[in-house]
Amino acid sequence: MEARPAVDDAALGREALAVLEANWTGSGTVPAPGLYPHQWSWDSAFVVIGLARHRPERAREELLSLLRGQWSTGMIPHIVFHTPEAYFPGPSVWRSQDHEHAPPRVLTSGLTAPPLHGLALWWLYRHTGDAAFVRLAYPALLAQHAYLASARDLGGAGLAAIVHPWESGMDDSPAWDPPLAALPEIRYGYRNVEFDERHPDSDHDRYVWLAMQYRNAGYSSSYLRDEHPFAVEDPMFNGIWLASCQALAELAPLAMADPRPHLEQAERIRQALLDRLWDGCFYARDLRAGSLIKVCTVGSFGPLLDPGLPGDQLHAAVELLESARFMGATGYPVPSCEIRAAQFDRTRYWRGPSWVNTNWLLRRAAAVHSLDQLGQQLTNGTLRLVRQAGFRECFDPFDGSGRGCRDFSWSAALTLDLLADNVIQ
Ligand code: 9WN
Repeated sequence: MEARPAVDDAALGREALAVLEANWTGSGTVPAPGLYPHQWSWDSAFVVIGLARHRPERAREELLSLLRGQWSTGMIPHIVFHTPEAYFPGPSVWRSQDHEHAPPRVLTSGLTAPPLHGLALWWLYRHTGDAAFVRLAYPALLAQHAYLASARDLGGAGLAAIVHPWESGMDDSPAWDPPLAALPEIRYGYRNVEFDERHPDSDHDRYVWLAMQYRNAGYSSSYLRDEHPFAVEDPMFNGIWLASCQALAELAPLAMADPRPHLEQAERIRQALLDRLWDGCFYARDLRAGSLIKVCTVGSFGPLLDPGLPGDQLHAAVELLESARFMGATGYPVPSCEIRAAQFDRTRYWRGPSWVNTNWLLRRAAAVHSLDQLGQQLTNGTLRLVRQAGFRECFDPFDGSGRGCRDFSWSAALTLDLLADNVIQ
């Protein structure tokens, strides 16, 4: 089924729900039929957010289903395999079942993904008032945050490092070009027929090689700290983590827990973002090269999710976002890379196209800072994209045409959320 673009909001909402219904496997929502036949971590968090007001019961099941894949280290894996459907790299590559910390009966990847789940749980609570569910899910998210603070603070300053481009959720972002280029030349031909023109072969080989290096080291934290060749502090990953820390601080009393450690963690992240990633814009830091990766991408705006972001950085970041380097020059919000960068490519994954999830995150950031006009612009532009092109995976930021998969779950889920807010306003 492919949802057709709808003209009125009620029809658009019904089509979005129909997409999510079709992508529900009985134990989780797949990002899209065919290409992504399992449960992906941050995709599920966006689905929880989108379903919070429409199908809260399903939203709860979605989160619990993902959490069944959580490792005893607290790590929430970026993919949880609930079905035998083929995907590469699948369970035979990750071999989670051989790892003492992986759950015994659920197969997963060995990497993590942006920790949006705290914010998603808060969103669900905000719209349902279901404190019992908060009490149920809170310990898992507490453990996730503890894992990030202990096993992933590879720079020692309070930020979590990603150890693979897949952990950013923005796989092909030009921000990962320099650390990927520093890896040895790899030509293993790890390739799946399902893999289309999204990634050049050489990039995909590097992705798989990197994942296997980590797996072969037994998914060990000391290996990550001392040897793993890819370690990057990403402003979007950490901006999302900070937002989830604040969300958990608000939820903690419902779970009879102390909110202060979450607020202290948020403060550490804020300070480290400013000290380590800010240089007129938030850039990713390559921990192995010891330098900032000087390309502005949509990930540069992750720290805007922080209500405590100081005014100077807030104003500079918003000015950049609205400028002709980003959404000021494209017909649609928000290109995934600065359009003047040499690496910008309106057709390639995360190197130019607009994505509904990053638009939603920036709209959330606008709400956090009471930037109503910016928020409305992001809402309108995003709704225009899905109305015209359907629930595609991503979109050409200049002409709004759809790219990648059709019937993409987070595009449908977040449309529901945007529509619900539009009605309220
Ligand atoms: C690798 C599922 C995922 C998203 C990511 C997106 C893409 C996978 C891929 O699809 O990543 O995990 O095959 O490229 O980049 O954000 O979670 O929708």
